[in-house]
Amino acid sequence: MKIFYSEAHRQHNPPFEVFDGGQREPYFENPDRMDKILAALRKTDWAEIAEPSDFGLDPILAVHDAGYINFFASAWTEWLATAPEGQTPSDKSAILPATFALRRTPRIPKSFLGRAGYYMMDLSAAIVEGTYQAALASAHCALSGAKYIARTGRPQVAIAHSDDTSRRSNNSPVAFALCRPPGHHAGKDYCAGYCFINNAAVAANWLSSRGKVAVLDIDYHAGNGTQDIFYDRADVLTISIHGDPDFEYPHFIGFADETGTGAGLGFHHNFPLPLGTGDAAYLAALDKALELITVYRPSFVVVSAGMDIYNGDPLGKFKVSRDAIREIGKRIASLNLPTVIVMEGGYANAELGENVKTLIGQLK
Ligand code: SP5
Ligand code: ZN
Repeated sequence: MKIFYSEAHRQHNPPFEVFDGGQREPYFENPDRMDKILAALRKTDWAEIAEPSDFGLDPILAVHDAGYINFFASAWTEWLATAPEGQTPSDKSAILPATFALRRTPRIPKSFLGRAGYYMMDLSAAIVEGTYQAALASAHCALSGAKYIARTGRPQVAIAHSDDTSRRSNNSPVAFALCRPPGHHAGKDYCAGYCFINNAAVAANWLSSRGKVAVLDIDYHAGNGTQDIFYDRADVLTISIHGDPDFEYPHFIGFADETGTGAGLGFHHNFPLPLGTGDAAYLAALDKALELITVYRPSFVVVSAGMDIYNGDPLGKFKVSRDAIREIGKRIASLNLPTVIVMEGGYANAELGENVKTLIGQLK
């Protein structure tokens, strides 16, 4: 299996994040995650790890607001030059504003900290010196995966016998984008939840000029950024299965009655699940999601793959076993469609390598 990965992520290693109540915690979304995944994949005889190609900024700006990307590109330099409220801050080790925007008006503040609060949505997307370069390389991994499945894809021909969908074809191309930082919480003009550029959305949008795309988000947290980005579009179906925002981050989005708007009405689906969701309930929701994808008949599938659904994840409250993760992989494979799997979250580092290998191994 073709796997796109860049070492550039190591430049993004924030010293801490801030949890509710103001408590500083070591940054859960850390480079060690990639080391655990790489170690597991390198033990296989099927993982073909390759550098991403450079796609430049255009496919990123096709999804994200230019003002946001400009802010992100110069944020570190501006932060070093900015002393909050006339003081010299003692700790400039990570950009974390303390006031966030209410988007009642489109007014974007002039000051650096004002813009930081405007473009950053929470205290778990800390920007450090290398974050921008790391996030660009991460998006390029997703784009490389998209290009791989587009280029090696069969021409999309009408199926002669429409009931003949039970067999997995041998030549639907699959790629794995081993992205870090992750992307699915980043919206058009904001970063949030460890995410800066929405890798899966950038890949899906790139693919959408070549055929209809379905994005299936199995990360434990609602894919709010992806939902926002495609909410008014019918050419990209978006589906997210996640912890109910009634109790879980991102709290304000990801509810079942959010189904799209305008031309996109009916092309977004959320499956919020309760605390402690186990294998059977999870797989039942997955089957409903896969049925929606089958009915939609996309040319391409993008999977936002977070392994924080795993039982024992420090940030997740589901009880999904590794056997169920294998089953998730099998059922996604049974779609028989060109698929790019994009890495999102997953913080049980000791188990993360095996979990990722188990999931993607079903699509090889
Ligand atoms: C990509 C991804 O999985 N992002 C998740 C970001 C979650 N950030 C909010 C964390 C809230 C932590 N709540 C405290 C639980 C600690 N036991
Ligand atoms: Zn997550």
